[in-house]
Amino acid sequence: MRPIEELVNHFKEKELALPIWFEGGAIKLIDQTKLPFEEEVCTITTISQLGEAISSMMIRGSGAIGICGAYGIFLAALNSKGSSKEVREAGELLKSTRPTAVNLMKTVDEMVAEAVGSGDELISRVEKKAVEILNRQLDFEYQLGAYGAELINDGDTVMTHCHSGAFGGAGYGGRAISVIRTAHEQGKNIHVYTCETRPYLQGARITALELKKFGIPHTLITDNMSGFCMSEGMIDKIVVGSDRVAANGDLANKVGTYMHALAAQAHNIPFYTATSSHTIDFNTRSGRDIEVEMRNATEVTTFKGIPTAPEGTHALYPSFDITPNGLITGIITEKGVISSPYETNLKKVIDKLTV
Ligand code: RUB
Repeated sequence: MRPIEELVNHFKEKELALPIWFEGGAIKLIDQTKLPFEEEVCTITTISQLGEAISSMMIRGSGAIGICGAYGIFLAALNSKGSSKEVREAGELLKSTRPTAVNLMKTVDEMVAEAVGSGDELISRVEKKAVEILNRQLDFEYQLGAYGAELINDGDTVMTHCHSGAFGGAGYGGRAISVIRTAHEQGKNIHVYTCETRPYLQGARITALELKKFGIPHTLITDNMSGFCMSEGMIDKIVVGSDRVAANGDLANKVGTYMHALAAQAHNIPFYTATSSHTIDFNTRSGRDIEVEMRNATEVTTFKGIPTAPEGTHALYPSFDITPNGLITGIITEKGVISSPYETNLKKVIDKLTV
């Protein structure tokens, strides 16, 4: 069996919720559009199928789509019998699927840089790199989970937005849920408020599913209830993931994050992002330089094909928003919790040459 195929058994022993793996010469992924009602496994045999799976949100979350970059480039190497030209073309296709999350771009670049030589030599170099990246992503989740859990006290209520969890990462808990899961496994009695996350409902469909799987008490709220909950003293801390953190600490995350951060500041509630050094992009100076993906507005005027607004209604769907650094209490990473001033502290803590 190839080393990349052995990973799945190794990972499954760890009670992970794997979003994607490699088996029988193909990529397997859980179709997240069907969660929580079905855990349907899809088989991906070409790069165009993988690109379509990312664009259509069958697989999503910044960590998980980064991992698609590792599996995808390995698949391209195998399918092309080790052609560096075809591997590079596959990389360009994958990078064009979703513009905001930086992990996909960075992982593809790391993988393509290994695609030198040709034939079996190229394939095995690329496979080795993919295995390294996949193990690294999982290690990040345990490490940032441990740092983040130190911030969570016994008895805390923690609010999160969208889904920053196992199915959106390497399988332990992605980013925000790694913090929450670690605190729970440490025996802390915590309660999570999960925002449903209109219009795609990642919070209701996927975060609530994972919290249920991991046995973590939780309450589902609609996004517009967060201000009420904060004003009533129901929320002690907020932990969200991020699709990209700029060099100055501004972060892009699922649309709605910014309004939660504003309300948190008004109520003096600590607001953290849990992320990894891989999501910090020193080439992006500030949030203004982050491209926010605009998705099809029919995702706002319909739900699963059922209209939710009068026919012809004009709608807008920015998929992410930018939370400025001044609203962020700390950035939880696998190297520790980083606080303001981010321009200097991010560079100090993160050795950018390693990511
Ligand atoms: C997912 C989303 C998540 C981030 C952060 O958006 O915004 O909050 O990816 O998660 P989408 P993480 O569902 O549109 O991909 O930091 O765990 O990757």
